[in-house]
Amino acid sequence: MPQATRTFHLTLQHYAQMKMGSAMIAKLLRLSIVIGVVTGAGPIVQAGAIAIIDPSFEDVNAVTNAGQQWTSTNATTGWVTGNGGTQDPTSNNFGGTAPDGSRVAFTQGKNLLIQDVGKVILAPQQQFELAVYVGARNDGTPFGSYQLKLAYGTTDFSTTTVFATVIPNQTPDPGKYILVTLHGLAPTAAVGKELWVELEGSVQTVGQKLTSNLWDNVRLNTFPPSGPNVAVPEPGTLAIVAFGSVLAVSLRLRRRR
Ligand SMILES: [Ca+2]
Repeated sequence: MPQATRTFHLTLQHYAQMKMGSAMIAKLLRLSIVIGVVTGAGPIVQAGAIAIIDPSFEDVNAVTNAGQQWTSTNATTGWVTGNGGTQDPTSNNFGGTAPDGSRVAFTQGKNLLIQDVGKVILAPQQQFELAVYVGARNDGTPFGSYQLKLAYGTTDFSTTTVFATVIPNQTPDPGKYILVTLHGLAPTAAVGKELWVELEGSVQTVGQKLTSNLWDNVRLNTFPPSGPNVAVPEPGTLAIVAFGSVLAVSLRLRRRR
């Protein structure tokens, strides 16, 4: 092959490589900008379960007497209540069989069962799903209306702000349990704060009788924010960037030869 033709050939090849490299670099820049915007918005929220301490109220250390319950001066690990405790629901015909494990929590009258689950709010509009079994006693004690709440604030519960509430209208039959859920979106002000789970018996008495609600198997899940202004890069996008970076480096090395 004549030298001139060979040189021309190489130039064309180089030109093609450069064109391909420029296009790839431009594409990489666009992808980098997209990912930069996303990562600049804060930590990426991964869907999954949030750990709750003793979610099924099986902590046997909370048992303080032969009646297999604890009172307002004792809280099972992780939980705080005003007037309530944990119990074996089969004892004294309190409430049938526990939905999970062998023990449940109870609240009496208008009272809360609460837990600080930590600083798990990472982004505005982060989604939370709280699920719990609520049950009724089987000994004539009235079941009271109830609420599930999510709140944010400090480790001092008295300073917290509720951002999601549900007042379920389902009432379990005596000795039975039903699964109820609450969905909430974290407000911007909640980011970085403690997240509190609240299970609430909302009425003190029905007729002349003190109410009692039973609780079991608390679960808390989170999901990334959704909406037109929030994007989360998919693994496929990251793979394209990684592949593109390798290709760009390869092209640059080849052009230097
Ligand atoms: Ca349980």
